[in-house]
Parts: sequence; structure tokens; C-alpha cells
Amino acid sequence: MSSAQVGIIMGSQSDLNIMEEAAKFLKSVGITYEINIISAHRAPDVLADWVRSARERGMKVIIAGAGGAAHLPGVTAAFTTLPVIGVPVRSRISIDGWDSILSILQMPSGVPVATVALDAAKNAGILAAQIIGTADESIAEKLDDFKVEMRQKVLDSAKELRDKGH
Ligand code: RP5
Repeated sequence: MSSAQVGIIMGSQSDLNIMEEAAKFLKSVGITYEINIISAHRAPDVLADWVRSARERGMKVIIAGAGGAAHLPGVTAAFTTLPVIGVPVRSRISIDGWDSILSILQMPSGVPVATVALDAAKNAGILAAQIIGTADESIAEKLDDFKVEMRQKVLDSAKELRDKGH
């Protein structure tokens, strides 16, 4: 039995440097996650088993990232009613990322994938935390703190600009 609240999956080892940003954010707010490489094209049977058992293993949200003909998030969403967040990855063979963006974004009616920006795995982690935060006050409070920190960083950089005489 996994204790992971969020499942992070990706199509290839080559997606890991992007996808681990989602894991880093979840860790920073204390959300448990499981991270795995499962290809919709190269290991579809493994994907089906993993997704079908995700809810009973305690997962609340799945983040799926892939590049190229990026079917992993969509096929994942086909197998579950858990919310699926898709991360389009700009892979080695990418056509400027548009191949993965459109593959993940343009899902058919009835099978939604919440698609974040290209390579935006951190945003996927934040969104997953916000979903968990709807039912977990301590996570919601940490997300409030994160917003306060972001705001402060903007104010600090504006002050730095003024201090430099601009
Ligand atoms: C997709 O194809 C993966 O998600 C990856 O982004 C892309 C390239 O995979 P590799 O050929 O690097 O394994 O399935």
C-alpha cells in the first residue's frame, strides 16, 4: 500500500530533469508522492495497471509529463476519475514543444487533462497541492505562505531596481 497522495509519472528517463520540479514542490509543502517512469507507448500494460490501482493505493491527484506524441496524460485520464495534470515536455525530438502541448491540451470531450505550460512541472506540483489543499487546511496554509513569499520576492526585486538608481 503506497502512502503517496500524488503520483508523478513520465514517459521517459529523459523527462526526469523537468518532472522532478513537481516532486520538489510537493516535498516543500509536505505532500507525499510517488515518482515513476511509465510509457504509454512502450509499456502500456504497466501504465494501465498503475493507473487503475492509483485510487485504491490512496492517490488523490496524478501528474503526468511527456514529450513528442505525448499520450501519457490522456491515456492516464482515460483509466481514472482522479484529476490528471498534464505537463508538456520539450523533448529532444520536439517541434518547439508544440507536439507535446497539443497532444496533451486537445483532449476529447469527457476526458479532461489539466494542462500546464511547456516544461512547467513546478506549476503542476502547485496545482496538485492546491487540489489536496481543498480538503487539507494545513496544506492550504502552506500554499498561502508560498503566495506571500512570491509577493515578497517581487517587492524585493523592485526595491533592488530602485536601489540601483533606476
Ligand atoms: C516521450 O518521448 C517521452 O515522454 C519523452 O519526452 C520523449 C522522448 O523519449 P526518449 O526517446 O528520450 O526516451 O515518450
